[in-house]
Amino acid sequence: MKRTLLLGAGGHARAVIDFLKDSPGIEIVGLVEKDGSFPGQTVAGFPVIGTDSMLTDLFRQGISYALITVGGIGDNTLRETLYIKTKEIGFSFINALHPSAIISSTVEMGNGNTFMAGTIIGPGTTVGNNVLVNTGAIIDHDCRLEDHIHIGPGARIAGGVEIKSGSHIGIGAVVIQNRKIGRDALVAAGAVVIDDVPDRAVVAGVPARILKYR
Ligand code: JB3
Repeated sequence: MKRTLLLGAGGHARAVIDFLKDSPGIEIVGLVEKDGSFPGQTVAGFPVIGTDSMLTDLFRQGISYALITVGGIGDNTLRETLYIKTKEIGFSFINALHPSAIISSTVEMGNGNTFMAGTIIGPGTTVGNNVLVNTGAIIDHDCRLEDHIHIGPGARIAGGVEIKSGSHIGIGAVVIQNRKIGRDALVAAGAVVIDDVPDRAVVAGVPARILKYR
């Protein structure tokens, strides 16, 4: 049984617990909040047992698995920072796969990934670590997703798309085939990407245009 801590105790954590609590081989021990917050409350029936500064102690107590459950809409910096910090302490990461996620048997993935209800991942696609594919998003064949990416609910990524670390694809956005999305880029909700997106660019609209860099 993988005794697992969830980092972040908000709305996304509640959505993950909804299926993770029934996942074979995984025991949710509790949630951890940011420093300065007060443990004690529960989320979907599971206790908030501490804050980030207690992670080393919790690891020493024998909780050796973790999952980042901060959604962090639009900015994956916190998700990335928490993943790196937790990994350095020594935690391993589970992959949280909703039972309705359709993931090709040829998909290769790392750890710490979350595939919410109704997601579809096509053949030949590779997924790094700490990637969140939110409800109903589709990533078609032969895509390459690096680390700490968030694909928003209902986004559709065509075949052969490459997405670099830390990028966010907004709810309902579309990326046509074989395009490259740069590091820490932001594709706004509903955008239709027909050109490559540079590193740290914020793009929006149909077709998507660069608004600024961040
Ligand atoms: O749109 C959808 C389907 N989901 C959204 C998701 C992707 O993002 C959802 O609607 C939410 O708006 C948002 O969910 P998230 O990230 O859970 O947001 P929120 O409900 O604000 O909860 C974030 C939690 O993370 C809060 O409890 C924060 O206190 C906590 N948090 C913030 N910083 C942290 C830290 N937790 C830890 N452990 N460490 C931190 O540094």
